Amino acid sequence: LHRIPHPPHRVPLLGDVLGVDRRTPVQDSMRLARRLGPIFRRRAFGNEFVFTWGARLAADLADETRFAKHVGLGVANLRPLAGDGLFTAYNHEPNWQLAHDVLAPGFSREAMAAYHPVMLQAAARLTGHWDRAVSAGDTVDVPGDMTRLTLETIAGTGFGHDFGSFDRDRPHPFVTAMVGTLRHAQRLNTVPAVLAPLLLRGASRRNAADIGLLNRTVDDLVAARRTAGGGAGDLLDRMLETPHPVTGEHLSPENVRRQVITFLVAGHETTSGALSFALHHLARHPDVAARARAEVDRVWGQGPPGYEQVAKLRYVRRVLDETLRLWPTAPAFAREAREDTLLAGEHPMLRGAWTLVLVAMLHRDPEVWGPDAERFDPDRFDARAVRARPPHVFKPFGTGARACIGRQFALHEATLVLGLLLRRYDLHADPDYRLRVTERLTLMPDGLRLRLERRTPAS
Ligand code: MNH
Repeated sequence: LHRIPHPPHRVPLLGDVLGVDRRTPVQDSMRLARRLGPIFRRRAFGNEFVFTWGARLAADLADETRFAKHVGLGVANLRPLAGDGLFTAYNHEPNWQLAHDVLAPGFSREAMAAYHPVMLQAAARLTGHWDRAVSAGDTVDVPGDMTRLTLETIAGTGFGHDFGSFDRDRPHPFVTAMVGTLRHAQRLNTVPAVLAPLLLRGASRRNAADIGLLNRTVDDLVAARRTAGGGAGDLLDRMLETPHPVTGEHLSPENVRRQVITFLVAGHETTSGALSFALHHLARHPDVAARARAEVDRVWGQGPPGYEQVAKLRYVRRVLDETLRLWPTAPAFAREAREDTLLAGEHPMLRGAWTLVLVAMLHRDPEVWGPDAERFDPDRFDARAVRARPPHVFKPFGTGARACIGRQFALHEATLVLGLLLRRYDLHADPDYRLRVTERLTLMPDGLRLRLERRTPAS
């Protein structure tokens, strides 16, 4: 450990707290990474965290025979909310494999094709809302509306539920409570565990109230489904009815509650951020937007796109990949050693030792992405460029057995929505806006508003 660099000025007891803003731990770590190199340490209150972002190191951490997901920091702090739900389950908890096997078919091609019309309905509510803003001469609240859209999409496709997000001026209480719990989980990393009950007393009370609201929302939703009988074979049906394909076991009611919360949160927050950053980049790069729009017009023409037409938007997909490269909305994940091992042949790790992979910096490693790594350029994801890169250097959805189960869902939804928006509107950035990124475990552009113009009223 002593060979791994750390910031020069350490405060006794507190550790590396100088120049640190508790609201932006990821962006602070990115700054440190640039100074300290591909692997570095940060100490906070007696705990030492090792951050890794060099491409060679991250590729070694992707070796599933020697490393596995580590449930720590922000993820562990979400356990009071999400328990042994898929995202927060420890590797050894039997409910992980059970729920994974029962729910994975909910993300198959056939399942996705069935979600497609529901995704179109949610998108139509967004464009209805934005058309009204255009008529009124108003700018639009991009992150707010992307959150409305993605919440309605996961609620509609997965749970047959309607939050009515577009009929409210303020975020749905579910969203406010969710953001509260995410921020709280992030804040818990910045105070010593023993002092947290004291320092965050008021915050903990509010957090308990937030968790209560989220639990009640979910319990009502599940009760409604039980009364109504089976749904359309959606995620909630799987959770409630589908036995494990081999053992025949069912998810317990308490575990169903954890999974519903997990999917409602994990299923919209990161996609909302990805869409918001993508729209920011498209508004700032009219050449890229024009090329993407031309592709949509050529491949889709007019009318609602079919399921198979979404994946044909190859360039729009590259815009999305490039967006997730620069601002991976899940900006880090943790890996632990399964046995004593040497990381990349040089850093000894004992069994159970872990490191945080700083994805946002892995995606900017100049050794892989070149000296212009900070520049937005979707052509980095054309097939030739991808083939020329080593594996395991692009990880917006994590890695291995615990990688994102909703990846195809998110990519389908986001590509569909970007296609629909590009076809319908010209995007105009506010020239005075400077990208500010707000952190609540996930990343989101803050205060992003765009001015829109309707292109072809017929589409
Ligand atoms: Mn998602 C795990 C990123 C969309 C449901 N997701 C992960 C992980 C990353 C991630 C990274 C792994 C975290 C870790 O190793 O600790 N997820 C994303 C991003 C998007 C996203 C960047 C959108 C863009 N995720 C979605 C959607 C859903 C979803 C949409 C559901 C519909 N994600 C999950 C679940 C897990 C997960 C569930 C946990 C999987 C597991 O551990 O088995």
